[in-house]
Amino acid sequence: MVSSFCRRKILHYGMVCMILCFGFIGVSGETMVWNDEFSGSSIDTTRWSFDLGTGAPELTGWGNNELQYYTSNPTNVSIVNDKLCITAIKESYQGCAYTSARIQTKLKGDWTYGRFEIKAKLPKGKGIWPAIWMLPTDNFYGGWASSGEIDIMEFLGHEPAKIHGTIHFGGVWPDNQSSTGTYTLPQGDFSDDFHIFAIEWDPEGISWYVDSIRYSVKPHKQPFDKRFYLIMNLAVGGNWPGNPDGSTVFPARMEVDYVRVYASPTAIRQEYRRQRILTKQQTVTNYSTLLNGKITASIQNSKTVNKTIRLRP
Ligand SMILES: [Ca+2]
Repeated sequence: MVSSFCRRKILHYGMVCMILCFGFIGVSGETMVWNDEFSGSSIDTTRWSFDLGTGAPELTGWGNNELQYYTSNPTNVSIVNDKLCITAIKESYQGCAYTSARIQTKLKGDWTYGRFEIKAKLPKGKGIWPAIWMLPTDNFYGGWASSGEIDIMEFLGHEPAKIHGTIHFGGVWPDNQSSTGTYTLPQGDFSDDFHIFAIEWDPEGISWYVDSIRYSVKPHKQPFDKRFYLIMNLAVGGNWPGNPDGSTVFPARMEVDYVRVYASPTAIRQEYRRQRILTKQQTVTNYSTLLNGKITASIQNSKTVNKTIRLRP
């Protein structure tokens, strides 16, 4: 016979298991955890901060010899028709020949793993370099690039049908390493229309997508196991794209329809599977320990709780 105390404990334990399991079922699949649809009249500064200037004194041209001065002026960064507009302008400002903008979510939006989806239209032209990317919030493994960098999308304006997805890692510069995947549109270019740029990042690595087409997979676990924040900017010139020439059209505008962040389906699936295995193990344990007159409950969520309940005889 099982005592009433024992029944209460089993009932209590069963309810804990159900809450844990149904909790994970509830958030499996696509669960949006953060987004900006850019539907307000100005940049939402509870979500975004502005990076201003040239990167000086630590960096020259943001570390890439870029030519622009970043401002928060509405001429460089604004919302028009439900879209974020970052506009590079050819104008003399603070010793630079161009102005533009760079916004980021550090300590306002920081995530470890997830699906990051950005719908954007990109400006083409020699020396135009829009980027949507991520840097580590805490530099847990040390200075750039040992704590990592995830480039969701980079675009060189003189190759307008091509985009690049890259991770930077390895040692502190100049002992850093990188790995890039590239996708080329079968027709047209990325300035013609909006496209969806995405990564899926989970404990096993990172996959890059354009319009749901997966074009690159990098199975790197560290340093990509800490929190990162988002950055969007439109650079002018610099080491990678080279500088604008007479053919480059200004103003050049990157438009972003939305940024959406989803909890990682893979990470959730893994956690759900782990919970299910634990539950099955527990069922077996319950049965055998009932026979032995005790229950050992091991429930693992974010931490492991081991609890041994001795039953009354
Ligand atoms: Ca929008």
